[in-house]
Order: sequence, then structure tokens, then C-alpha cells
Amino acid sequence: MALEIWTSPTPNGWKVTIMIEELREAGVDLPDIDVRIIDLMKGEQFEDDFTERNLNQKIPVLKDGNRCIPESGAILEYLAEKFPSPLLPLNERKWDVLPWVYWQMANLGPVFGNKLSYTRYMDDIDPVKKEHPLERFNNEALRLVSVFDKKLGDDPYLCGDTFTIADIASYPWLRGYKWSKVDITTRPRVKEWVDRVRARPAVERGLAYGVPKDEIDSWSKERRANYRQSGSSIAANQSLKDSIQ
Ligand SMILES: N[C@@H](CCC(=O)N[C@@H](CS)C(=O)NCC(=O)O)C(=O)O
Repeated sequence: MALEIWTSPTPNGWKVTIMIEELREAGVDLPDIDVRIIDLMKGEQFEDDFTERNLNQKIPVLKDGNRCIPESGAILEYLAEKFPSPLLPLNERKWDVLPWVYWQMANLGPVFGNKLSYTRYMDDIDPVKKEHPLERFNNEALRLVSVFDKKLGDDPYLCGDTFTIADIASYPWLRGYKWSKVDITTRPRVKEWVDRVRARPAVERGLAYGVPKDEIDSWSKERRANYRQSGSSIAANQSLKDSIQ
């Protein structure tokens, strides 16, 4: 039976599409994959067929048979366990890797996401009111980058010599450092890691779902404007206003 992936070309979506391509690269014989690209700008995440799959109304979602799995970290872990590969050791060594997946989910993703929102999307907020959250999220993002740098040390990948789901989880947020304006370049090992991961053929393919090949690294003006507009409407969060009443 085919796996369904409901996703978009965004950081949390890329984790899953990169994972699929890395599994293929590792020689795993995957079932057919039915990819549905959700247009966040059009609000397709709020439609009934999506909400049935994820009550939280955010991409990505994996559907395997009758089971729907939201949350990118859970999807990485599910796929890694279902299709064994070096991306996650399935013995006690998995505890070298999984804490860094959870670290990304609880720290790097939310903090970079918040920094990005205030930097690019919160257009209707008084700039003076933005100063404090911008400083707070920028400082915390830089602290997390320094933790990442220490954890990397002189290893090529976050958990040692082998590329794992911990690298997949962190890569989409760190690659977007210019868009979120978090200066990772003061940590050359982190920037080198970003380039090393980007050079992987499976990562190239995983970033290309829902995006023309020539826009993987550099969006067209139109796409930039679209992302900005959809980010701003998500940040304005009409659905939140409706759902907390
Ligand atoms: N913790 C979730 C976060 C998912 C998430 O925030 N997805 C964003 C795209 S990167 C989204 O669907 N946003 C749409 C919205 O907030 O309406 C995960 O890792 O899967």
C-alpha cells in the first residue's frame, strides 16, 4: 500500500522529503509514495480532509495504511524504524541520535521559526514592540547554534561519522539562516556542515518537492513575495483567533 505524504516546501516539510530520498539513496525498497503538496497560502491546511489527518492543521503528515502521523520528528522516527538504514541505529546507539532529534523539535525549530516570523512576517506589529522578541529569539538562536557547533566538534555530522535523522531534522532550519537572519557564519564548522549536507544528492532531491529545480537555493522574486505573504497571513493567524474564542 502506498505511503501518503501531505507536505509543503517548508523547513518541516523538507525533513520528510529529504528522509524519503535518503532512504532511497541507502538502497531501501520503499513502497509507492503519494505526495500531496499543500498550499499553505491558500489555507489548504485548514480544509477538512487535511484536518482529519492532523488536528493541529500543520504540515507534514504521513499516512501509512489507517495510521496518520503528524509531527516531523515523529515521522522521521517512524520511517527510520519501519525502513532500517544507517539513518538511525536500531540498537541502544539510537540514544546517541534521538535526543538530538528531540532537541531540534523543542529548540532549534521553534526558536528559528519565531525569529523568522518576527524578522520577515509580522508586518502589522509596531517595530518598537518587535524589538524585544527579535533580540530574545536571535540570542537564543545564536546560543543554539553554539550548542550545535560544540556537539559537531570535528565530526562531519551531528552524531559522529554517520549522517542520521538528527542531521535531517536540523538541516532545513539551519540552511535558512539568511532568510531568518541568524548569523551562523561566526561558527565556520556549522556553515561547513550546512554545505556538506546540501552536497548530498538525496538532500538535493528532497528539497525539490513542490519547487522548480532552479529555485531550490534561490527563490524567484515571485516565490519570495508569495512566501512572505503566506508567512504573514499565517503569522497573523486568523485561525488561532477563531479557535481560541
Ligand atoms: N512541530 C511541527 C510544526 C509543523 C509546522 O509548523 N508546519 C508549518 C510549516 S513549516 C505549517 O504547516 N504552518 C501552517 C500554519 O501554521 O498554518 C512539526 O515539526 O511537524
